[in-house]
Amino acid sequence: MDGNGDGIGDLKGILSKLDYLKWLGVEVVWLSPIYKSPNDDMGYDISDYRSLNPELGTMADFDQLLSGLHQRGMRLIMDLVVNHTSDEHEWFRRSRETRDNAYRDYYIWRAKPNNWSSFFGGPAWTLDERTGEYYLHLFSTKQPDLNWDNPRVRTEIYEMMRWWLDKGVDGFRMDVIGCISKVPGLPDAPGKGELEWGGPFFLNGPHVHEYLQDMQAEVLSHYDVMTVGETLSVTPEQALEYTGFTRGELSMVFQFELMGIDAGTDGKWDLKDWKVSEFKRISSRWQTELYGHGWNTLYLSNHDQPRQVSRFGDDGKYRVESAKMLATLLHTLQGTPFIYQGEEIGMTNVCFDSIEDYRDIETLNWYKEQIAKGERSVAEIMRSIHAKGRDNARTPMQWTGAPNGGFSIRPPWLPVNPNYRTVNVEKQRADAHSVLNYYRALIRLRKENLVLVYGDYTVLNPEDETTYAFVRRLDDLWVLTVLNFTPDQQTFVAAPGQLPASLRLVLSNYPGGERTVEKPFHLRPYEARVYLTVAERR
Ligand code: ISL
Ligand code: CA
Repeated sequence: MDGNGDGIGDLKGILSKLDYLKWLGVEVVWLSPIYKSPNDDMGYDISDYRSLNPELGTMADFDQLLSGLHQRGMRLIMDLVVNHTSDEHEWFRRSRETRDNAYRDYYIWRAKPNNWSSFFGGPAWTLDERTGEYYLHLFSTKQPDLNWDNPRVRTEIYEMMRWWLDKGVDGFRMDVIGCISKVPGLPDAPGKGELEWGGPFFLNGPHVHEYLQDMQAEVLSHYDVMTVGETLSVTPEQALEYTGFTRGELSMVFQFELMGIDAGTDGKWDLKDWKVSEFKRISSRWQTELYGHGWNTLYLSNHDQPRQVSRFGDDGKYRVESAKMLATLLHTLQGTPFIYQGEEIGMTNVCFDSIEDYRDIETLNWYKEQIAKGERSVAEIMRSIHAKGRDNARTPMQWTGAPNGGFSIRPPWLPVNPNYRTVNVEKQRADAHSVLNYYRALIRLRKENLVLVYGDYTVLNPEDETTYAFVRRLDDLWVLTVLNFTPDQQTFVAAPGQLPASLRLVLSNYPGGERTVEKPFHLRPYEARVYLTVAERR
């Protein structure tokens, strides 16, 4: 929400929406980076960890936001981006001056680059003319990687973290934290040269757990905080190394296995159909393997991913039904659900015709690279961008049917999705059957039923390609979720003994429907139902 009419969302704008968040039932707010930044990667390139991007507000605005959240019983977690800084950060400006200055080893410099490629295209190394050496950047050229093997870097980061925690923030979402430890010697990735992906050499590297345990001992354990690490391509076994209850590292991590379900062999832009059975296989694996040992995150959207209703549901005819169906999944699995702004009203992907309307560096770099290669038509390139571009999620929040979706009095930094007149908060608050009111009901349901928080998990129909049914149990409490993932009528039949007789329907995205557990279940397009043990609301 833009609070000062310059077309850019800001802290004052968020402050004006705290009552909305409270009404919805939100408990913790995670802000993407708000620090000083040249915005090469929308704030994920920080040039000063202790001051804010003036576009977003002042420190006084921040303090007001934090106390506004706390007064309402909500909490705030900040984005901790410490795998890299901006090249405009003081540390890097000094580091690049000479080969032997005190800041040189804050970053990773080599006389010769290896063959790793950057996540944002091109090589992961850039030659810095002044000292004639290359620096490592897993992301853009303006995001040099910090050298975590240097104890001074760790100490500086810990101090900075304490500075924010002493201000009263309630924890951190840790950006690409699984990338902080690189394999010694930085060997070439085997294979295709410059375009090779060095993942195995910097994902879950040799010292990552040691550094996180150190961070826990030095900083986090002294505060009442929650942490969530962004860990690219972790398996459940690896996730437990970060989050296991006895590990003393992170509260939870974001896994990416599900996000890879529609990516072909060439990566995210290589569009692939996905199967309901595969979705269930991944979801079930995480539910089962972490249960009792660590804590799951639950998410289907964020600022890097396309809109979930466009990706896993139907953003046309069944937008409302499928948005509610996915929400039901998100809130009845085990773990902490993360809702990304606008998801709660079923916001959809955008299809801007021209690349001029896009802002995201990953998208723009990929577009340029593809045009230069000349292997795909512009139409094909745009098809991938429409499906997977990060700006799908970044279009302004649709508050009302007023111009610019009520986000700003001015045309915003990124165009608003043209569907804002039909999809917006104002309209949905007034409609008892809206996606928004459904999210609110789900959040409440979760808070009122411990089985939704602590219950175990069993998938009932792993092989079926149309529906997803699972039960969760806590002592004698049961919850059954039945979801139709297709635009057609489907049936689900429980096997004998899979369900108790006493379950009652407590929430559904359609009026009517079987209220008790009957066999078979007849499901309408994208129908979702939640059943609970009778009279166990505790
Ligand atoms: O999964 C992705 C889509 O390709 C990536 O964007 C992935 O999420 C990303 O590479 C890691 O994400 C985080 O670090 C990046 C930043 O651009 C993302 O916004 C952030 O979430 C670099 O800081
Ligand atoms: Ca603004």
